Amino acid sequence: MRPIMTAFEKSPDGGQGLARDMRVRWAFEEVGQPYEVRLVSFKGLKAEAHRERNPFGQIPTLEEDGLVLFETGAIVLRIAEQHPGLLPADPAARARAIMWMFAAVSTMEPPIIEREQAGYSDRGKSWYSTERFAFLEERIGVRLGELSARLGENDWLDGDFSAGDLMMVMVLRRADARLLEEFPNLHAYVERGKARPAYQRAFAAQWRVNGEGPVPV
Ligand code: GTB
Repeated sequence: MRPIMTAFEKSPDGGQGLARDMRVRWAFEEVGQPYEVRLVSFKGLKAEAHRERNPFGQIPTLEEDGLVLFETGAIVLRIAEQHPGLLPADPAARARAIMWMFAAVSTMEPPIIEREQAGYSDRGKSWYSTERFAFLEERIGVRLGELSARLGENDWLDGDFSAGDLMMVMVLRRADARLLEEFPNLHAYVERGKARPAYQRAFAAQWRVNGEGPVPV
């Protein structure tokens, strides 16, 4: 039986591939595992049937042979452990690839998401301030600078492309383009990820659900 993932019935991003189902789709495509998608409406996310899959009422989730997982880090790690292609065989290199997955979601992602949310949900509220917004951007800039210094001229974060790069590229895609462009090697890193055939298949699959017209090139 094919694994089943959940995704938005209609993503608010209109097919830009910014919702987190894209991480899972990309992982499946990298390892060549066919999958099925259960599309969930915003109302359906908060219904009991979906909360049994994810107590937080969010996408994506994974169901496979009775196993139910939520959290993209856990789902991508599961896919990477089941199939060759996303984690190195050498135990130390494997541990470092997993470390980069954590770095993506627990060090890089929080300030990026905080700034994004401050941009749309805090604006107009009494606590919104342009100073805080600038401060959040500064914090992202610090992290991007540190990551940029570590990546240097390398194609990927630690040797060959891994699940760590998959997660990091997707997290960096959520950063404001203006902030990312200050670091040309990170911008090129994201473009390298997006150029992978597996990424493009994943992007096209979510576009067929969320976008309109031909898949943008
Ligand atoms: N930590 C969890 C994970 O990594 O799996 C976070 C999952 C999560 O935030 N899911 C979001 C969700 O289900 C979708 S991706 N939100 C609905 C809810 O909480 O009620 C976040 C997202 C949504 C929309 C856009 N967009 O339109 O650009 C981008 C990202």
